[in-house]
Amino acid sequence: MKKQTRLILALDVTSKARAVSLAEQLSTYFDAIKIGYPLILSAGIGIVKEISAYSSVITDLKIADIPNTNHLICEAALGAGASGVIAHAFPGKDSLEACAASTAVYGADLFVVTEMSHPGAELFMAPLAEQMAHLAVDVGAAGVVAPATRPERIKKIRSIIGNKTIISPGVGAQGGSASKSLEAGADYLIVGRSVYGAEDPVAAARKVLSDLQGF
Ligand code: OMP
Repeated sequence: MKKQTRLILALDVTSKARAVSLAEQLSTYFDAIKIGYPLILSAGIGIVKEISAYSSVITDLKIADIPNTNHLICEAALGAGASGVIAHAFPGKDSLEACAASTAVYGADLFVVTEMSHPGAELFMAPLAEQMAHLAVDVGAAGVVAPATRPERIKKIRSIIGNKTIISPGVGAQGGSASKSLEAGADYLIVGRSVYGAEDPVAAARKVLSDLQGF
């Protein structure tokens, strides 16, 4: 994934036509576009290839199954043209290793979720997030997903994963601060609703970018 704007667009729309139009208008402002269940279930897996015409695509299927099923999910996403996948750590090392093996074959990036950005993540995920970050390192993941809503947690996770990549959701609609997340150690910010849900998505993307000047 290139590192120019340090922004990843979360394209969580459910209309294929709108998704393609937004990708076309917005791709210059983002280093990658992340698509997940809302769009893939609505438009079909072929949408990965269509969006790839404008940008690198990370498929956010939050893969969380036994190793064989994880392998099959990775094959489907990577075979469709994704350059990265997001997987959960909690199913354990063998499950994550299956994702790491698949991404290695395709030269793609594996991102492992540590602690999610919403309040509910404090119940089960936060207490285990540091172990999940260690597991991401152990399996050779490209990076982790860590919460922009809790910059102090980004800092902690950075201290565990060294120079691996941190992609960080929660800026904007979830209340996280772009500058605080970058200061804490995030490499990329994932931004969704505050851009694609804006009346003028291009203006909203430019605004997020201008807020990042100096980083
Ligand atoms: P907005 O809240 O609309 O900016 O979108 C955030 C995006 O990041 C959505 O696609 C979420 O599914 C995703 N996300 C989180 O919000 N929190 C997490 O902890 C992890 C993710 C993710 O893995 O991308």
